[in-house]
Amino acid sequence: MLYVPFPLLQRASSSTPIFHIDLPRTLYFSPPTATMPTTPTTPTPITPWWKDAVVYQIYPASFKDSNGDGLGDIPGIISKIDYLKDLGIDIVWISPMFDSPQVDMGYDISDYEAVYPPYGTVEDMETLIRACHERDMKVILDLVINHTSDQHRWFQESRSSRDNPKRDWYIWKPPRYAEDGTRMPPTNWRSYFSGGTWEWDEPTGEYYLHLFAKEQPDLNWENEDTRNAIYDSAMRFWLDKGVDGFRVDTVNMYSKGVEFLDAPIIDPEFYEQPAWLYYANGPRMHEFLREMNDKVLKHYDAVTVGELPHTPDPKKVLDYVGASDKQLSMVFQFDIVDIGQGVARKYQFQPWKLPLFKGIVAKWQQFIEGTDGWTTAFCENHDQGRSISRFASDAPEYRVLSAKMLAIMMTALTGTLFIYQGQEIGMINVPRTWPISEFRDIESVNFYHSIAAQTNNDAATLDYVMRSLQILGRDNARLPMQWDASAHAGFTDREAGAWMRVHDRYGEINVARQVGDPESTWSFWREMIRLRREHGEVLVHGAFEGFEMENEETFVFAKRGGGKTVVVMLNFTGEEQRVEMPYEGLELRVGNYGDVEGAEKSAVGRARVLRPWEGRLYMMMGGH
Ligand code: ISL
Repeated sequence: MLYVPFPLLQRASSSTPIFHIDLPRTLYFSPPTATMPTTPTTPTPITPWWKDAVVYQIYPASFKDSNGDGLGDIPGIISKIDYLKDLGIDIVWISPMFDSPQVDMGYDISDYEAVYPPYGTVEDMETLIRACHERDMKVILDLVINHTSDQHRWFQESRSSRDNPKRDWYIWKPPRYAEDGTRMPPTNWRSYFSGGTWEWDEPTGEYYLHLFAKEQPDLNWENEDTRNAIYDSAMRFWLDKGVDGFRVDTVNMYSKGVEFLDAPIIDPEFYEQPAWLYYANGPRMHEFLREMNDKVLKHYDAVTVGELPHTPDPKKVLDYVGASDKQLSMVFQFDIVDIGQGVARKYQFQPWKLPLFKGIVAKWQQFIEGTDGWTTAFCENHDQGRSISRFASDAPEYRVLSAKMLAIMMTALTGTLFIYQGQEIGMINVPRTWPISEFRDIESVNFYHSIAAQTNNDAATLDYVMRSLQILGRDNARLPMQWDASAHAGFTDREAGAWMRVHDRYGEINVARQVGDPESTWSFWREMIRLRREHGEVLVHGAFEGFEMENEETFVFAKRGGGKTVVVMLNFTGEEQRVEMPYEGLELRVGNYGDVEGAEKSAVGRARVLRPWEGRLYMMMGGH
């Protein structure tokens, strides 16, 4: 293995930029190419505005604190809009900023029409929407309508008595009784945040359903009044203020069906069992989404990206995203972010091999080919560990290479591209040494304590839980954004620091250090976004082809579209790897080692040698 220490590689790279792109930025539309007919024989459908867009997700609590209370806020976001514009972002997605008791970081909404006061006001949101629109950027919000907070006035009314007119707005069921007379919940379903999905309400003598925390009761979508209230309060209220669409939370769980059956036992150590088979993709799901479109979305040309867990079958995914059916614009299919999760228990990390990852990428690239569906390219969000730590290497000597290698992959994939805050500077997971007391997420903390109770604090089991949380835990994505090397990573002025501990390595990994540096991860992402825009017809819209899909070390794929061919070669190991160039006549355009001219010197015929964590993008004008 040829080992070149990373600092040397940095110095060795040429001082001339490796990109030679100086085209005007054309937002949303792919530029025409030489091979496209100038007078098409069939009318060319107009590409919707959101397909070529690059979306940036903001997690309000952790993005930027403007008032020194240790928590991010909307004025903080507004202060960074130019930063996002400069990066090349087209759409800003704001995770929930609605009023909420914050049991689940705002995914428990107590009032859709108000802003959580520590984040700001509705007027601040109007300013933010205006600030984005003035810069030709769009804004989408999170639409969390599977459940509300138990503090929402709808639920307060619903639980007030069995004959309250809103009783049926949530899902209430009578108890079951065991043979010995013990009161039992209606089913054995496990909630996402540990324990069961049913909470007993003593005053009215029934259970209510909550797939997530007990403070997040599920709305009853079977009731038309409930649906209409959701459309008004959660959707029209914000669309009328100018938001351009929604990321739709847990989009496949609204129709629970009518049968509430016990789930099969796959985790015998617990009474409660995973039960998504019974509540995901229920019988009226598509009917509800068509109605939502018909009554609301189509009147605003709004974009939707649905969060679609538990749906591995491409045919089923297509049922949601076929353009002619008018349900959702696109979805986040979960296979890529589920990699490494345990089957019966999410935080039981399972080692995995590269062919699994490659197969998943290929599957969700190709499933729309020949259809009118659309896909997304993403590998991070607020519920996931950081991609460098999960899929590549966050070791100091490989971290930057890994970040750039993944940036090459992501920006070359077909679909709308989503970047999560901090991904553009290569933020990484929490160190292995952080104890559970540093974690804040209800899912992680509850899971840890449920296993502690169930194993009587068994040290080895809990160590494995901590290892799993360090790789997969949602808090990894929720650390304060690392703006600079000053105290608390420049996230907050509060003397006591941020609401959550900042990463130990913020001194090395921060925005201020990277923005002016042409060799930085941030500059690399920015240039890759520009390249993606310049060659949208192949990078955003092209057909995907994978090679040597069983190879466990490298990932080689091609994209073809608009008369252009691209080949991407990625080394997912810390050692040199030999790969084959599948096509001839391509030119190296981008490499994460920065030495585009030198990199091809070692090429022999079709053989290429990739250095540790090397990524390359080759291009040829003219297809095969
Ligand atoms: O967490 C999962 C599996 O363990 C997913 O299947 C889960 O359904 C999905 O991630 C839901 O997430 C969304 O809704 C939650 C919220 O906590 C998350 O932050 C949000 O992304 C409840 O609203």
